[in-house]
Amino acid sequence: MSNVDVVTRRATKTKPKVERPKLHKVILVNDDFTPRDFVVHILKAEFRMTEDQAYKVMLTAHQRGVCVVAVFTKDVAETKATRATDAGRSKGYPLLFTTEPEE
Ligand code: TYC
Repeated sequence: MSNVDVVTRRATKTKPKVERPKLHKVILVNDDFTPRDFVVHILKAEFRMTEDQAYKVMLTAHQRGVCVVAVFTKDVAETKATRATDAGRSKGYPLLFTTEPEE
Protein backbone atom coordinates (compact mmCIF):
# COMPACT_ATOMS: atom_id res chain seq x y z
CA MET A 1 0.00 0.00 0.00
CA SER A 2 2.68 2.43 -1.01
CA ASN A 3 1.80 6.11 -1.19
CA VAL A 4 -1.37 5.52 0.88
CA ASP A 5 -1.78 6.66 4.46
CA VAL A 6 -3.11 3.52 6.20
CA VAL A 7 -5.06 5.37 8.91
CA THR A 8 -6.94 7.81 6.69
CA ARG A 9 -6.80 5.86 3.43
CA ARG A 10 -5.84 9.02 1.63
CA ALA A 11 -3.07 9.13 -0.90
CA THR A 12 0.01 10.94 0.42
CA LYS A 13 2.83 12.43 -1.56
CA THR A 14 6.24 10.82 -1.28
CA LYS A 15 9.10 13.28 -1.66
CA PRO A 16 11.51 12.12 -4.36
CA LYS A 17 14.78 11.05 -2.76
CA VAL A 18 16.95 12.30 -5.59
CA GLU A 19 16.68 15.83 -6.92
CA ARG A 20 18.07 17.03 -10.20
CA PRO A 21 20.93 19.51 -9.88
CA LYS A 22 19.87 23.01 -10.92
CA LEU A 23 21.19 23.86 -14.37
CA HIS A 24 23.14 27.00 -15.15
CA LYS A 25 23.12 28.93 -18.41
CA VAL A 26 26.33 29.98 -20.15
CA ILE A 27 25.69 33.38 -21.72
CA LEU A 28 27.72 34.98 -24.52
CA VAL A 29 28.00 38.76 -24.19
CA ASN A 30 28.54 41.02 -27.22
CA ASP A 31 31.40 43.51 -27.48
CA ASP A 32 32.64 45.83 -30.25
CA PHE A 33 36.14 44.38 -30.63
CA THR A 34 36.25 40.58 -30.79
CA PRO A 35 36.20 39.41 -34.42
CA ARG A 36 33.12 37.41 -35.42
CA ASP A 37 35.27 34.55 -36.72
CA PHE A 38 37.06 34.26 -33.41
CA VAL A 39 33.76 34.06 -31.49
CA VAL A 40 32.61 31.29 -33.83
CA HIS A 41 35.93 29.47 -33.39
CA ILE A 42 35.63 29.55 -29.57
CA LEU A 43 32.01 28.40 -29.60
CA LYS A 44 32.98 25.41 -31.77
CA ALA A 45 36.04 24.52 -29.71
CA GLU A 46 34.67 24.95 -26.20
CA PHE A 47 31.00 24.09 -26.68
CA ARG A 48 31.29 21.51 -29.47
CA MET A 49 28.98 23.40 -31.79
CA THR A 50 28.78 23.03 -35.55
CA GLU A 51 29.73 26.01 -37.73
CA ASP A 52 26.02 26.78 -38.29
CA GLN A 53 25.11 26.60 -34.59
CA ALA A 54 28.09 28.72 -33.60
CA TYR A 55 27.40 31.32 -36.28
CA LYS A 56 23.74 31.67 -35.17
CA VAL A 57 24.69 32.07 -31.50
CA MET A 58 27.41 34.62 -32.37
CA LEU A 59 24.98 36.61 -34.55
CA THR A 60 22.24 36.61 -31.89
CA ALA A 61 24.68 37.98 -29.29
CA HIS A 62 25.95 40.53 -31.85
CA GLN A 63 22.40 41.74 -32.62
CA ARG A 64 20.71 41.45 -29.22
CA GLY A 65 23.61 41.92 -26.79
CA VAL A 66 23.56 38.44 -25.26
CA CYS A 67 22.76 34.85 -26.25
CA VAL A 68 22.36 31.68 -24.20
CA VAL A 69 24.97 29.23 -25.43
CA ALA A 70 23.96 26.10 -23.49
CA VAL A 71 23.02 24.83 -20.02
CA PHE A 72 25.14 22.64 -17.73
CA THR A 73 25.53 21.81 -14.06
CA LYS A 74 26.99 24.76 -12.11
CA ASP A 75 30.59 23.50 -12.09
CA VAL A 76 30.67 22.67 -15.79
CA ALA A 77 29.00 25.97 -16.78
CA GLU A 78 31.49 28.00 -14.74
CA THR A 79 34.50 26.06 -16.02
CA LYS A 80 33.47 26.43 -19.67
CA ALA A 81 32.63 30.13 -19.29
CA THR A 82 36.03 30.77 -17.67
CA ARG A 83 37.96 28.76 -20.29
CA ALA A 84 36.16 30.49 -23.17
CA THR A 85 36.66 33.95 -21.65
CA ASP A 86 40.35 33.21 -21.00
CA ALA A 87 40.81 32.04 -24.61
CA GLY A 88 39.67 35.50 -25.76
CA ARG A 89 41.80 37.30 -23.21
CA SER A 90 44.90 35.35 -24.31
CA LYS A 91 44.44 36.95 -27.77
CA GLY A 92 43.79 40.39 -26.26
CA TYR A 93 40.00 40.35 -26.85
CA PRO A 94 37.37 41.44 -24.29
CA LEU A 95 35.16 38.44 -25.18
CA LEU A 96 32.98 37.54 -22.17
CA PHE A 97 31.01 34.46 -21.17
CA THR A 98 28.96 34.62 -17.96
CA THR A 99 26.75 32.11 -16.13
CA GLU A 100 23.44 32.32 -14.32
CA PRO A 101 21.14 29.74 -12.73
CA GLU A 102 18.04 28.66 -14.63
CA GLU A 103 14.75 29.61 -13.01
N1 TYC B 1 30.35 42.53 -32.21
C1 TYC B 1 31.54 41.86 -32.68
C2 TYC B 1 31.99 42.49 -34.01
O1 TYC B 1 31.22 43.20 -34.62
C3 TYC B 1 31.33 40.36 -32.89
C4 TYC B 1 30.89 39.70 -31.63
C5 TYC B 1 29.73 38.91 -31.61
C6 TYC B 1 31.63 39.84 -30.47
C7 TYC B 1 29.30 38.29 -30.45
C8 TYC B 1 31.21 39.22 -29.28
O2 TYC B 1 29.64 37.86 -28.14
C9 TYC B 1 30.05 38.45 -29.28
N2 TYC B 1 33.21 42.22 -34.41
